[in-house]
Amino acid sequence: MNEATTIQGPLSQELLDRMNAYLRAANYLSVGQIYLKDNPLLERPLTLDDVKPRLLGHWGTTPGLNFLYVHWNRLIRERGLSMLYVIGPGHGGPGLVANTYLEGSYSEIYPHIEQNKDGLKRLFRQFSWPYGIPSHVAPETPGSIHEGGELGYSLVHAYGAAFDNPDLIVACVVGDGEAETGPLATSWHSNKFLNPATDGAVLPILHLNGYKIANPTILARIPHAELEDLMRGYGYEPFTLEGDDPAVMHQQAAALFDTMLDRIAAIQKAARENGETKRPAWPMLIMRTPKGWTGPKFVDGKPVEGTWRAHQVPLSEIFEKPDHLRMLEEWMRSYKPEELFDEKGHFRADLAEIAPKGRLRMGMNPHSNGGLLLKPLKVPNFRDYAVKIEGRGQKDVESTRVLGRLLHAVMQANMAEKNFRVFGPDETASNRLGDVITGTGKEWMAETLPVDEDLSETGRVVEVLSEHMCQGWLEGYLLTGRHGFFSCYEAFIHIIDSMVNQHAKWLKTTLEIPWRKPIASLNYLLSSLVWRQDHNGFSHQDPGFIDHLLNKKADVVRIYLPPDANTLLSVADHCLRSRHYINLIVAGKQPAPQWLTTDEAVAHCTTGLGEWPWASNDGGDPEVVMACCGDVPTLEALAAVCLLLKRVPDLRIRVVNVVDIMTLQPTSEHPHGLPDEEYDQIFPPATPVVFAFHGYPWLIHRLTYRRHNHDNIHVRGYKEEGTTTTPFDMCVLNNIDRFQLALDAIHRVARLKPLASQADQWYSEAIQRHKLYVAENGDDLPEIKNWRWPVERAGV
Ligand SMILES: Cc1ncc(C[n+]2csc(CCOP(=O)(O)OP(=O)(O)O)c2C)c(N)n1
Ligand SMILES: [Mg+2]
Repeated sequence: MNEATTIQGPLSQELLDRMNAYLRAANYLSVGQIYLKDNPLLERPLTLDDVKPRLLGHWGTTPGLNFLYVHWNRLIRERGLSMLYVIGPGHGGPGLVANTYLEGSYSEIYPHIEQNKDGLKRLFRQFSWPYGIPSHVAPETPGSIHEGGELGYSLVHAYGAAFDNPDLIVACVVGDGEAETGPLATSWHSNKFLNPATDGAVLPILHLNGYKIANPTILARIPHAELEDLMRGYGYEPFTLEGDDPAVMHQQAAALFDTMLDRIAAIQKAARENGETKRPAWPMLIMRTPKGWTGPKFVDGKPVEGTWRAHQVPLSEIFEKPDHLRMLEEWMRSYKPEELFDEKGHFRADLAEIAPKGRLRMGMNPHSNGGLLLKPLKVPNFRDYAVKIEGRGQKDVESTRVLGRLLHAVMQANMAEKNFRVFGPDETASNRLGDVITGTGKEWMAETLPVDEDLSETGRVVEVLSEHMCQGWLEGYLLTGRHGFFSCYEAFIHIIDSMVNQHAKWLKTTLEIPWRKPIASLNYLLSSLVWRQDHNGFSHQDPGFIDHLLNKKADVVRIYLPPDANTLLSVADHCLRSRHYINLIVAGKQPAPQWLTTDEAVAHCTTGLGEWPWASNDGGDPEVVMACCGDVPTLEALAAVCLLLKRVPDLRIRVVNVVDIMTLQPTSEHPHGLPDEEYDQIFPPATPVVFAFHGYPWLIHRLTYRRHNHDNIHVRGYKEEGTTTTPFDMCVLNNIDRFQLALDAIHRVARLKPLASQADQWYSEAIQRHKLYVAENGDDLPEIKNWRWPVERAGV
């Protein structure tokens, strides 16, 4: 340790000693949380009674995180920085809890965790304890926007947080194991989208502790020069900190961090004051330190510190092996708690001094509790963008193009605030949202060529062919108090299934944490839908994201399938204003008939489902309900109504359209669920329902199985039949076509039984005619392709 005095650097010996003591305190509290339920200051020899019965936590990554925390503290104080600390290996939870405790944030947020012996005891006990706190950097952890339980998203979250936050520095630890994940591997490229003039900075730290749970990491086992080249190849300027004696490394680290922060300051100054527009090589750190640093070196004759064995709980057989208890005590005493805390358990004042004050503490940085900073999004009146309905179904419009105009208006209205971005995996224009790009451009800091269009260093539409990055950036952006929108092809949104799981967990948990303020909703538009993959075929057909989201807590998930442009506008307006949800909007981009006026659309979206009186003739007493959800199913259901009335002119048909599928569930399952009495009025219990659904048909059964008339519901939807074929043939392949729906109705209305066999015949002929025509002509029959809702019933 005395070696430290011989190393020159920015730290005075006195500050270095205090920083090292601070680090010892953080490490001590981290170990204490993992192991102890009593005797927090080791005032008496440790006994088994002091030790938790279940030892749950991760030591390995924690000391490295703690080392960095004390250094960020110094830099924040000296430079007045606003800093977020994003932890990739979120299993290092004890370290973040320890540090936010030492800086005082923890006790301010959780007053029962006092700054004294009792508080320490509670701090230790609550960790990984039933109904206590989770072992990860959880939503409960002050200063966190990132859980890290599922590895891979730290860097992309960090960049999302830094966008449009020019004064923020986001230090981001990437686990060397985490770095092997797909999302993380692509995240390095985020630096091509970060503008030093208008965005904050991200300081990536590759935590090269060499190991994962049970294996070495790739990046630790390639030559160092190759690793540095890799980072250079990603466009960074790599710095390396390597060693295993913390006391020595403080000085080196401080010198390095000063240099790196000077680099960041210089990059920002050049961009902000001198108008430099070249993409800079941002600094990043490779930190090569032992896993389980300062922990037990050997256990039962096997090396632990500096190996994968340090990943979780290095001494796990405390109750079986007496020497493990002794080793634990030795380990904890090696941090010299008596020098760190006074006899009452107060952290020593001269050490506590190292931490910044107030909102500059990382546990208190307002950006980490984005709801605090959230300003309402300005959403211009969507009625100004509505489609004028002059005859229902008489004119085709690309619904998402209409939405693009509204999004453009939203973008422009919030230009001054710079708190709205649109993300997409190279599909914004393809999904017909191109208008949103006008006037802002697409963010791009890499090279441009004359052939490029709309690329801009200050673009607010962000496109990269990585759904992971779009999702992660948007999450980081939302979690730090801004608004956003993500449009994606329907089939490929599944790539981020797992990420949305984690975000949903975050939303659910934070609902129960009073100090966490609600954030803006995560809004998805899925387009390029299953039914219209004319040129892409089967690979592009999967409506299952709806099913996936439906598993999430009702409190945080909303799913909408607007059947036309005006309903899409109404839904989008609602979603953009909402808080703390995951909103899924599924809407087609192909030219399609338009059904509802703006007023009707608003009323329809407000109830979420309802009868379309203009399409019904049931006089309040239907013989069959033709239900539909999604734009193509709606078209087919309406065409089926016409076919039915042609064959049975006095058939009493009710058309019901569903925009918000959560309304189908009972109220007990979802807040949008329609009360049973109202549901029964729309779907009378004894009346057959033929339901044409956009997605997998069983989902509708799942939603309605507790409803009175469930036995009468007959659902048609996508049943995984697809290829490169005509739009109508896709419907035929999946039996959701108008002929099938009409036939289903005939088979289910009791009085039409006599017509059944004749109808079967009629159906076969129709389908045969269709098949032959398609095979011969490569297109749908004119009467199908050009079908229109009857003019005489199209009045508005
Ligand atoms: C996506 C994902 N896959 C697997 C795991 C299980 N897991 C938890 S920790 C870990 C090893 C992490 O290693 P590293 O990123 O190097 O972290 P550290 O060494 O700092 O603990 C693994 C595989 C996970 N949490 N997330
Ligand atoms: Mg590791």
